Amino acid sequence: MIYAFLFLLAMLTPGQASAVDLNIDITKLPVIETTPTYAPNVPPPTNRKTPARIKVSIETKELRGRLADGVDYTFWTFGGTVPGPMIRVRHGDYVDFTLKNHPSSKMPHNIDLHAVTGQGGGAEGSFTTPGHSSTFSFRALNPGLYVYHCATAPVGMHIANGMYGMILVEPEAGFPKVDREFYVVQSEFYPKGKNGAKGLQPFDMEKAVKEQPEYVVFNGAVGAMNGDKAINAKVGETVRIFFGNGGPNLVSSFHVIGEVFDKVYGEGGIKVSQEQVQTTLVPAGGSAIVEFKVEVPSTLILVDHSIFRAFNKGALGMLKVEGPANAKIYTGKTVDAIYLPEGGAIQSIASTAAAPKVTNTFEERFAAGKSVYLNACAACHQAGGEGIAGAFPPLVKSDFLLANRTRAIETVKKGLSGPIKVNGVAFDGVMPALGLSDEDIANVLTFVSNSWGNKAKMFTTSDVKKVK
Ligand code: HEC
Ligand SMILES: [Cu+2]
Repeated sequence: MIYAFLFLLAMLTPGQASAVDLNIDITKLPVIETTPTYAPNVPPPTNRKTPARIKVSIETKELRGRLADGVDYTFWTFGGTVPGPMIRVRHGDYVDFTLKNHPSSKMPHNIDLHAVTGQGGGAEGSFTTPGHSSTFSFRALNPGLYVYHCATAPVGMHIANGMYGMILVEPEAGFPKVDREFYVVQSEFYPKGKNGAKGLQPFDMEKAVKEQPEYVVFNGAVGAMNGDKAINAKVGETVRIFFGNGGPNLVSSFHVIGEVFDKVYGEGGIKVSQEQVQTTLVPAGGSAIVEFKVEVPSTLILVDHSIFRAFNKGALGMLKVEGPANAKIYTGKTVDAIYLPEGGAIQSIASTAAAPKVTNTFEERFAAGKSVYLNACAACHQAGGEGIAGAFPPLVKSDFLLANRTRAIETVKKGLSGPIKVNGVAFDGVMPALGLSDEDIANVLTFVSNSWGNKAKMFTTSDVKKVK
């Protein structure tokens, strides 16, 4: 059935003229060993005018690694990383591909490169049991940016565990020169434990079938492109991102906060399909190439604009741009004033914090409270509890917090507004009631009153219940 359908599809699609000369003697081609690169690094342009015979070798390996802080996962990998290494060849190259499956693997693996014309995209020719290696060859008939992934049954599970990466087949003329190129791959993870649940998490088939990931990430883990792992550029430089979506399920709405894509090579093809783009759609098992010039210093935020994925599930990366400011393009904040509309009463916002149901010991409350804090409080009080001067009071060494337990519970339970003093500094803002459960409140107060040098007795659920 499926094959008949695919065949029909092939018949209906206008044939693509291939410029590749199949008559050249491949034994006479220069042989080049490629060095694939690990994300976010991109192999250098081939800078070739003629085809070559390329040797690529990748090892599959199953290994335990970090998925998020405190959360480990047994990744199945190409090359020991998620995503697997990026391969760069040129249109018309003849590629000898070797897949080695490490002896410690528990599973057979193979590779389906979307750039390959042939049975299973190479899956059939590369099926490899642990402790073996396989080689097959293919001609890079079509230029573009292609996903590769493992296609061993159960295929979804091999992909969900981390087995994907990208191969770039450069058009014959190459791509226009840019100052920086980066390799970014989005994907989802389906561990048994809820988002934030600590320890080694096994794969959850049911969540994967329901397409309900706990994590959506760039380059294999929450925070893989944040802080000191951010990618970098300088004001005035041009940037190209080779963006892939390993899936296994979700479509990405790829967006960079604080920039506009000058050019998008839609769906990872070789033509600029659109200019001046805010968000580009990248299907599971698909790609896009985006280019932009960075004009002012800032931290650009890469996201999947299905935005809860970015801020709650991990699909967030950073591109730090350094250089001189330019007020002709962007001034930064020029006015900072208090705005309190009349009747600005305490509002209520629903909580998204998820905490384990039963928590008893101090350690358990502290750990659960940390995730409540990051979900429900950190946006205002900041990740380190330092607050923001003039707006959100600090929780670090806060005399307001530590002096009166009942008042602390009331603050989180009912919200707080009106003038207060924290360590002698006046604040007059509005903290909304967050709609947290008594248990979450006990946990988060245990966390904040014992973090950043604070010290206090544990808060229990019955302490919180008593405050009406
Ligand atoms: C929307 C922003 C916002 C969120 C979210 C928020 N707060 Fe507050 N918080 C404030 C503001 C503003 C004040 C000061 C209110 C005032 O001036 O009366 C405050 C005051 C406090 C205080 C008392 C002052 C101090 O610094 O000790 C505590 C304790 C506190 N918040 C804890 C929390 C905790 C715990 C959470 C998460 C469960 C949280 N807040 C979530 C804005 C927020
Ligand atoms: Cu596999």
